[in-house]
Amino acid sequence: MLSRTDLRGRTTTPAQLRAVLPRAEMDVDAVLHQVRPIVDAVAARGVEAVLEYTEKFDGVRPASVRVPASEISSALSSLDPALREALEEVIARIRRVHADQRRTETTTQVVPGGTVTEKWVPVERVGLYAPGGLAVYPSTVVMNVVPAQIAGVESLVVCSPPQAEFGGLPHPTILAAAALLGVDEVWAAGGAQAQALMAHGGVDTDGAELASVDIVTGPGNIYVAAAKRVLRGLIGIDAEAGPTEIAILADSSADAVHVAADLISQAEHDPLAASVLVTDSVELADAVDVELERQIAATKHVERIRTALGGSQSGTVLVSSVDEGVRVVNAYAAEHLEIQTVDARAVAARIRSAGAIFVGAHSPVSLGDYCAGSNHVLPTGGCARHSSGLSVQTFLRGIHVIDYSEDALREVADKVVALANAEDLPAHGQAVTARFPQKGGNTA
Ligand code: HSO
Ligand code: ZN
Repeated sequence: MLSRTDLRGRTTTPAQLRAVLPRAEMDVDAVLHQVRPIVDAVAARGVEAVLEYTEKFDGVRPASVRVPASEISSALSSLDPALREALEEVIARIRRVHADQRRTETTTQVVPGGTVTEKWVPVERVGLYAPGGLAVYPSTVVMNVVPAQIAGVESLVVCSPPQAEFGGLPHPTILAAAALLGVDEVWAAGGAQAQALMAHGGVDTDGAELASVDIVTGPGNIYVAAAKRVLRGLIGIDAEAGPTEIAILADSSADAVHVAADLISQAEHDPLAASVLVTDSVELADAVDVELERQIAATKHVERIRTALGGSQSGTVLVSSVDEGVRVVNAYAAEHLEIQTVDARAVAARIRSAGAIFVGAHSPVSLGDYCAGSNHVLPTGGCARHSSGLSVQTFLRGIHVIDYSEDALREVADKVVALANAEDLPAHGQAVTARFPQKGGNTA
């Protein structure tokens, strides 16, 4: 079922490993020429352009882009009680974990009379995206909204594509999740046009103002990623999310039934999803292949899963030991990494690069997708080498506050002057010595 790459005894440098490991390609540049005109049109013509693209791409034209408050509350009243209970549990657990991510202000006394304080200030207004299409995930609304709220963001909007079958409103479970979180501003827009609307703002059909945001977060397809690339700088972005990925590092102690189920679970998202098994056990690899065939036949989204598992982005990587496997998965930097080995905790402690690490037999990725308390908006495409998943920190800015007394400044003035002169920036030195005429400063 899965293609095999045999790296036994052949693991090389991380860069060389990355070149041979299976990975989803996402050529964002290739769609920029389609996305730029959308972003430009929304910048120039606002909601009118958004509605044109919505009609074209979503096949529906909502009466207004902003979802009426009554629709948000009625979506909650009609929510299935069991789903409501599950969402409330997700919200409670996500809040518990993210509350611990709050940053405290620190003040460092650098020298007597000289302090640097780092204060943490929430972003003023944020735009959170919950996709539609193949993916309608109320859980993603929670993963975006809770960290922003805990960071102290005062103004936030959720954007989600309008659905023709729901009369041009976003999916009702998305609206219900927003209601449970106390979010009252939801816009019915998707794709690149939604990112552009959040970045540029606009005036709705009824004259209501949609204020522009400072940062957008949340997953989406390649057009969403391309729009974020175009808009980055004007606004902040969390990441250019690519197709979801799972890597499993497993040895002969792993249960092939569980490994196969977990590989399938993420393949279910998208034909482009990547499921990678890294193992030192050929027997396990064989057993997983058999299990995949057996389990896929019994799943709902057979085609999608077959395409994802059969694609070049998925596969089994054979290594000669768990040690070698650790090198491989560290180089790969998967969005999700499961460790299913003997002494899984010790192995997990050696992982340096992954969006999230799932330890042992009872921590499947699906748990983290919903109910672990961890965030499921995570870096894909190897970006876990340099980036983290969504967190409270995403919505905070650390600002240094510098406060020096006259004496503390005088004490270090010569050094500032020496450095300024070395960099051929004498006016920098002057700005200090101007305060101390006896040191030769120009006070004029
Ligand atoms: N595994 C996805 C998140 C998700 N799963 C949402 C189910 N719903 C990307 O981390
Ligand atoms: Zn998932």
